[in-house]
Amino acid sequence: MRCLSDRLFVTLTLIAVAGTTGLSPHASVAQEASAPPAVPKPSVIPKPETLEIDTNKTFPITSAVSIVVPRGNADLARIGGELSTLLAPALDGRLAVTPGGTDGPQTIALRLDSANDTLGEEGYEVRIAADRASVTARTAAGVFYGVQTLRQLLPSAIEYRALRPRSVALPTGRIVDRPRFAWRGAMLDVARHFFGVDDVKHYIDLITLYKINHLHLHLSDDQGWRVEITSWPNLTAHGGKTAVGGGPGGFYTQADYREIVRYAGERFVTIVPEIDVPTHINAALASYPELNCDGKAPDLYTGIEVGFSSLCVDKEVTYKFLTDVFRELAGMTPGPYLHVGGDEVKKLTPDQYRRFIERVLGIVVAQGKKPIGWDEIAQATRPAGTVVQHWRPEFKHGTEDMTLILSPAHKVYLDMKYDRSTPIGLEWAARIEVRDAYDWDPVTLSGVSESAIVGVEAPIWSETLQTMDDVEYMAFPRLAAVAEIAWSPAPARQWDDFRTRVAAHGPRWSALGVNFYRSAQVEWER
Ligand code: NGO
Repeated sequence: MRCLSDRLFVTLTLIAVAGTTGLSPHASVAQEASAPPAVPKPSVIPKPETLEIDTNKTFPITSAVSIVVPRGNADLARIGGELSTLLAPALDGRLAVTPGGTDGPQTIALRLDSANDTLGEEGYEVRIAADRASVTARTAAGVFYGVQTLRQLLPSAIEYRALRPRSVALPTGRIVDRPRFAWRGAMLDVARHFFGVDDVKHYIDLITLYKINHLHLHLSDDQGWRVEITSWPNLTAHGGKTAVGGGPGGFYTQADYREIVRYAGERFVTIVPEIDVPTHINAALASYPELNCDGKAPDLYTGIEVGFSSLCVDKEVTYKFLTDVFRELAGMTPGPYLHVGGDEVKKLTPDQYRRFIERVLGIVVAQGKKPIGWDEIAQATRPAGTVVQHWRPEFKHGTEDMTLILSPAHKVYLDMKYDRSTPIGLEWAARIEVRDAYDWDPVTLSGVSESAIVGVEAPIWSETLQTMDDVEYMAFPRLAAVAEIAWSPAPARQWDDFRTRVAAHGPRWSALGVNFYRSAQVEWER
């Protein structure tokens, strides 16, 4: 039902937009009924640091425009190519991407300025005049983010892949922007229900529209082991076979995992793999009897209880297992981090837990990687560079120095229901409406200084989510809210303003086929 009404909504929106090109009498009637502005008012999310836009003066994008990139820069050529692909349906053909071309009239220039010392590693400047546009940044990542901003300045119907040609224009103006936090994260639990390579790529496409730059994959849990480890093949051969509710499960071969890493890398997303130990480990215990203290493998598990399984911390084979797993994972992960989990341990004494975590953190460091763990690992002594991921609403960091990622469950767990009527999701931490996900600040909530916070990450746990439709419904609009918390300067953020801007993203999500929650807190644009 939801799908059908989405399609109807997209169709109506497109008829209205197509009316501007005078495609058919039918279309012009629709246009007269509600004439859209030549360019929409800007509704960029995350909100840029500074934005001066004049929607009355525009730069019409026609097939005469070319995209100019520096010669010999593969990243910028690719980003230019993606912009050309985005515009192709509207222009009935691709804009030329010209390496080494000069920027002048009728160009969109993507440029690097390595000497720029105001934009930082990921900032960018967009300038749009009546006959040309440019995106300038110190790094290719910055150019990529500038292009995401350009994309959001274009009409949302641009996202609809099958549309016939119509007029497209950018508003003129200048945007200078850079992120508040270096870590803008999303997490996907592929263990409770498995999501294949194409699903993960699709999620990467959606999160990068909002300038998110880390994707944490929860690769193992009681219900499934989802990444091939060649030295312990039964982890996936047996431990990957099922999922919550007894479905077929699945896993990534090493080639699949590398493909995800490659795809993410091209979009400036760092993959952060998590192997959750010592608990949340039944799938591994079921695959290898020797990992159990009694030497007996339990059955595979398809329920949703937590905390009942544990590696045998007194057996040396446990540490051989962990070394092999983290070594193979480090070998396929170019990003600097490996996540060790460490949450919800009920079967070990505090002392056993601390000693175990200290050993695991050491194993990760020995692979040349920085460890991350859920906030329980704060009980252990941690090597320099370890990051603690705050998730429990009641977690207190104490007085100790600590580097934090903020994922407070009562604000950013996207598997929490929106309200009582949400048909999927959990509610142990809170019900989280869009405003709840938006209206909080990392420094105030954690009580630590800004410099101790690496960033913010929104996890999606998949106990009750089986399809990408489910994931999209829980992620949008809340992921856009979290992305803005992680990117935009705190004083610039106001709920009433966000509420208006996010309303314009409804038609964009519809055009992209995204199944989003039509929160009553937002007056959605049609
Ligand atoms: C908790 C738990 C996960 C659950 C999730 C559900 C953490 C870090 N451990 O978060 O196993 O899936 O809640 O919301």
